[in-house]
Amino acid sequence: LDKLGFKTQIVKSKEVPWFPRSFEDLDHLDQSCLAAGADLDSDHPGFNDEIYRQRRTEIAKIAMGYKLSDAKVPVVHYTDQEIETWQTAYRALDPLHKQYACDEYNQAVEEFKKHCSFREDNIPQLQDINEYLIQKTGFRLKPITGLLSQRDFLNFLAFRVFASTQYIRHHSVPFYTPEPDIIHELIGHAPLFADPDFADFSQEIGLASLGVSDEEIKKLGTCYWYSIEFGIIKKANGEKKVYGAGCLSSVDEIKNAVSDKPEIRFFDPLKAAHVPFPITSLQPIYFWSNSFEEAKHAMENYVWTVPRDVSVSYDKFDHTIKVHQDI
Ligand code: NLE
Ligand code: FE2
Repeated sequence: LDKLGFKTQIVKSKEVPWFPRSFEDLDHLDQSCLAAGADLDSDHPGFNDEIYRQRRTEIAKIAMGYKLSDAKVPVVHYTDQEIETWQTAYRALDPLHKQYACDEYNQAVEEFKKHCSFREDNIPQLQDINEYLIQKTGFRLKPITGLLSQRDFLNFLAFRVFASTQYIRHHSVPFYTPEPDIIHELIGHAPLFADPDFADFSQEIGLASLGVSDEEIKKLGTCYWYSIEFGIIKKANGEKKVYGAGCLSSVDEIKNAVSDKPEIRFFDPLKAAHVPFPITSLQPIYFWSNSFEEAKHAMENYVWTVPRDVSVSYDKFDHTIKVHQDI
């Protein structure tokens, strides 16, 4: 009944795809995916390395059974070889970040160094990162047992949860890998989740992904790709600074992004959403914004255009999604 006592009728116009509404729902989503490493493609550098494959499966198992309500993310004890791979990438990336990463990233990394055992000779634990991020912006990393679908991955972001791998790339390819790995997650993604604007921006994409069609997921996933994964900030003096995690975690990608080889377009989500991208090679096209705030506003405007039959909001106190209208 409405305020005046009239009976209101709710008409369901379409089937709304299922979406998670709580941390418990996210935990269920993750448990349904395959163990990472069990199905590496034949052109993957680790395909013929039996020890590497076993290790991937072993690390995936460590995440199994972990729930977002648990006190601590389980520890992964990295081997010397794994730490060496981290160190090789870290040492090469550090000077490139100082030169080409956006200021927000470099500031956050300084904090990570102080508070999260973020060093060239140590692969931080997700727990170390979470303790800092949760109090800073309410963002957290959840170890996943395998790669999620694009829909599930984006849905996680609605809760300020980032689904993170914990294995490391094969030691033969420290400077570029097409897959996410712990170098990509911790050096690429994690620091910027400490920035309030960036955290909001990421959640915005996540909220927009709840209950929309497959076609809209694909478009949002593309916007995600061109911003959170490969986005660039152009300073007033024309200088390019990278903020996308795929650039920040890869020596080859960062050099490509700041060179004059690729095409750089202004980030308008309405247009970016339709631009196809390669996933196993350096990007031929990047998108730039003047600031995170601008990118966030652009995404907010885009979200208004996404057709869907529910309106949702996030309750940051109990980590649930409230559905406001079901038409
Ligand atoms: N190419 C990136 C890297 O080597 O760190 C990973 C990209 C994951 C989408
Ligand atoms: Fe990523």
